Amino acid sequence: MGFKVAVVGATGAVGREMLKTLSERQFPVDEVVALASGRSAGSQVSFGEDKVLTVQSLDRYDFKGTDLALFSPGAAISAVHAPRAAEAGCVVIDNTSQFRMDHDVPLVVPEVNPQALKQFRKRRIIANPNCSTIQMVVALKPLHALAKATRVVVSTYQSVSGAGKEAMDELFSQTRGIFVNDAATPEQFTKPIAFNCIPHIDKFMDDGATKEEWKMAVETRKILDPDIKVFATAVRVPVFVGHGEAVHVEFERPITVEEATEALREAPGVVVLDRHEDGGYVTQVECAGEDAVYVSRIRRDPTVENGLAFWCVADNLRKGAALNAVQIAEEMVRQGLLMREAA
Ligand code: 11C
Repeated sequence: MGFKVAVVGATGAVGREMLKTLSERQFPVDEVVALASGRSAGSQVSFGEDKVLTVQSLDRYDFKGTDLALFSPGAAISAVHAPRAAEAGCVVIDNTSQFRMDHDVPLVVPEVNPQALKQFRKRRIIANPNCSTIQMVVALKPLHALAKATRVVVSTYQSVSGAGKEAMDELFSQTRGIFVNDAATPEQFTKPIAFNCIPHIDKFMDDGATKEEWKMAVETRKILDPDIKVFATAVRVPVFVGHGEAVHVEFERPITVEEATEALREAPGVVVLDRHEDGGYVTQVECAGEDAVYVSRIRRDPTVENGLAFWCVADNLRKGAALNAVQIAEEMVRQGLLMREAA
């Protein structure tokens, strides 16, 4: 017997990817319900090869009898509807930033801290981390186990799909506009994104960091180790799908490139492709549609004690969002935490 699963925000880029991932991984479902704002109600989304779901209104949906809900509708909507679903007996995996730092809500990447899932009972909500955090902690985990990372400096190269479908459309229309001499004014971004890079993701905080940079620091500490110092610079780049990150790590003890490479090769969710030659690394375009976090350019950083640097890329809509959420659900089934008890 399978589960009754709801996908909230089903018409968005991540919601569609959640439906696709549930189907591809053959998550045991008896029924899948697509939910979105009243505006999208009545529209259709596909599930699997041959099923079409008619989107229902989230506002009117009664979660009683729904076992699991994957939420990706925006933080303000999750703030209202995720607790409502949880109170009706549903287990919620929320992809927004709304509950990530809530003490009673586990923030989980299955390859990194599956043990944290047990704490879900208090609120029946599990938070899915930010996409740029997920791929970094998947790569950091085996290195941290080897030599204890103490400080991380990371620069991100984040695709426009992280900002949603309209942002992807803006990159497309601005790029086209440059070729046909029809310049469009930026709407989704503060500056032109076509043929440009913008060092600004999410809102500015009091200390001059952006919220995206803050999230990478606090989420990494919550998931991996509360003592790790993280300093991030988050940059939007004109790529449709896939985030890249240049990660510089300082460790408590020396770690060789060979040791690090070996540990990364063994790590779940990681693929190492690191030939020191032209093209011997993975780029964003190549990781789109893939599940793994790809690690390349592993090097000693001689400018600090026990320093190591690497480059990693992952599909931000898959491992950075939908896939991680479905993997959380799979892990909950494995740990006996998700049962058909809501019906
Ligand atoms: C971006 N990382 O690329 C963001 C998208 O907190 O879930 C995801 C925001 C979040 O713009």
